[in-house]
Amino acid sequence: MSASLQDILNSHKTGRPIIMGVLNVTPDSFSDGGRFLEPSHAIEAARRMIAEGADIIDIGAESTRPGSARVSAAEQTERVGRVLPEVVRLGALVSIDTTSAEVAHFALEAGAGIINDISAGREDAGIFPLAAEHATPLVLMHMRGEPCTMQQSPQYADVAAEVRAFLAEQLAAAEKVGVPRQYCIVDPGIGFGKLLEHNLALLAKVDTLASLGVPVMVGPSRKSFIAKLAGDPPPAERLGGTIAACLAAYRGGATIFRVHDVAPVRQALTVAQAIRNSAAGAR
Ligand code: HH2
Repeated sequence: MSASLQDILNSHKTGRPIIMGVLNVTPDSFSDGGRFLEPSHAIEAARRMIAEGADIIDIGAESTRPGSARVSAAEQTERVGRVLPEVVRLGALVSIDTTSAEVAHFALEAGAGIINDISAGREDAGIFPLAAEHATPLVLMHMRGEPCTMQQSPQYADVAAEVRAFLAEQLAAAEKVGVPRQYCIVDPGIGFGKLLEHNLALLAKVDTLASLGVPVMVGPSRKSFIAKLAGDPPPAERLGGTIAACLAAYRGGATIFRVHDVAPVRQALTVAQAIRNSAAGAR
């Protein structure tokens, strides 16, 4: 049974793991670029992820891999429009992965129920008012710099504390415009302006973010920090590392997991949840 919106927004209190399946309708995403640009392929992929236990399908039309080129709102809308209504018809809860209020607005009108903004409202000042007006849950993600430049020697004194401070600020900014705090989800932005050591520290210290009192989401899926640790496998062969990162984050209090490989991550988290429940019952 997939999770309701309320289940998702309460997941940090219940410990229920929520799976967000990635659907990139882009020609250039780092792991699945070009595979789902054809609408029928994208819809089939969504159908499969739902069958495998995805609670949310995250649709994005702009790659954010390091060095990627920007995509206009018109082009994003065009790509999203070919796929999103059909995915909504499958019964899925859809999130729109965009920094553009225009694209997010289009997606909400077409049936999306969550906005996933990797700029946490900094790129387009229209995002917070839009989320407030539509009472839409909003993912606020930390990113240092912009995708085209973000991996150029990022530096932090204390990465977890700095990411927490940024997210606390953006939570307050969103609240000020009328987005209720209980509609916000925070994300450390694994791979966005971070070196290997920063990604590892953030995954090890998810509890620092969980103390903000809203659900924590992580997106380590197939990312290059896994390749750096594990002999440089191609993206499709990074499942073991993806699962390890999700389990570590779950242990720290993250409950929402943005992944490409839904079935195995769902299975791993179901077992982790059962172990956690058994430990709680045994106390
Ligand atoms: N990662 C990517 C895109 N969107 N959103 C959130 N909230 N958290 C993430 O970690 C995150 C995200 C990048 O991954 P992917 O979509 O697979 O690749 P690309 O940006 O190349 O399309």
